[in-house]
Amino acid sequence: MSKAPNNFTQRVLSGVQPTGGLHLGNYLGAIKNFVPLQEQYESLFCVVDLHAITTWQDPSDLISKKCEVAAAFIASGINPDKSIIFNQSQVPEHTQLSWVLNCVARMGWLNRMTQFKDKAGKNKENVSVGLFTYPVLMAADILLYKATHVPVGEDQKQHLELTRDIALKFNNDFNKEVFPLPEPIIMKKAARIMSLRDASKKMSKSDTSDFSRISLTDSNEEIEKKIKKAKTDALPIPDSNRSLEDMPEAKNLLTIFSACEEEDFEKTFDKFKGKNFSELKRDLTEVLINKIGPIRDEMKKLNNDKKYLIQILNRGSQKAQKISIKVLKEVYEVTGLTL
Ligand code: AQP
Repeated sequence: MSKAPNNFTQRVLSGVQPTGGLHLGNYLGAIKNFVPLQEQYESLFCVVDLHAITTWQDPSDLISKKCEVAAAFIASGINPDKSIIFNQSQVPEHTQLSWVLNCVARMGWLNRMTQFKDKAGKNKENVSVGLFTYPVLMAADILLYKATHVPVGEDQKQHLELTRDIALKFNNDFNKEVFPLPEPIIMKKAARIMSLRDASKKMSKSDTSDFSRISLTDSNEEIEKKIKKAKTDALPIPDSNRSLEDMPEAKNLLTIFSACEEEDFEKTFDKFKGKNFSELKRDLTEVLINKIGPIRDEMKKLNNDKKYLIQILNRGSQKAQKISIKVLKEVYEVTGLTL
């Protein structure tokens, strides 16, 4: 693998939480865009269960949810022989580095994190401390591998900025360039997919309505039913892009279409402008079935062999640990923690 400036290996790291029910947003906004990165970078893709437990997770479900994320990675085209697919909690160096970085990060920095504010909402006093320090664990995930690049969607940009601030302060405090300042890979083709029931909210695993999302495990019939029920206007799709700004539901369906077809939004819009929603919904259903169908079938096959998925995660975790042990040792040395 080639070297980044300052001799750091060009390395990518990203993670997905095993919070169950992966959906079209996770695929189009993240997983699909990881696939080409493995050709260019040494790549690590992590099932981040320690992040997942910042909100309540049923212990009896967690293994199968972790397997589901691994299955989604592989079914979407991430090659476990080329990339490291691993499980965060099986590499204890994540939590060890996280504590050290907790002592570097400043309260004021964390207080500014908008995702915490969104997720905690009015319930700020009652959410877990882990939810508050989540971005520091994320910084540890990245810096533990000296990752030089991190693919980020809009919602993760602020956390990556924080990671850079922590890395810079650590390097300055201990007077050694231990960590690279990771660069964002802005995934231009990554679409932000909104709820099918309310396009002001993102499509999410935790939405109580199953009709708000297309799950990666949905049957063709379920996809058809959900698109049919997706919220739209009585009016046809407008002729001008400007009018579309006032029609977030229409914009969302067109965005999904263009992301699945990997075509520019403008091209998709040209195809459907002035037409009735029924036409868009009919064509979108077909496109989604073609896109999601093969991934769903492959995920189903993989999910039937949990032993294989656990083996992939364990093997990947061992490979990841080979890198992480060395970095943590360096951190312990510069911070004076080594005996
Ligand atoms: N609606 C979305 N559109 C585009 N990208 C999305 N991602 C999530 N939702 C959308 C991206 O998927 C990756 C993995 O997400 P995650 O599971 O780690 O956490 P999340 O962002 O909190 O996802 P959810 O589905 O909304 O889960 P819950 O409901 O459990 O909080 C990330 O790169 C994310 O940007």
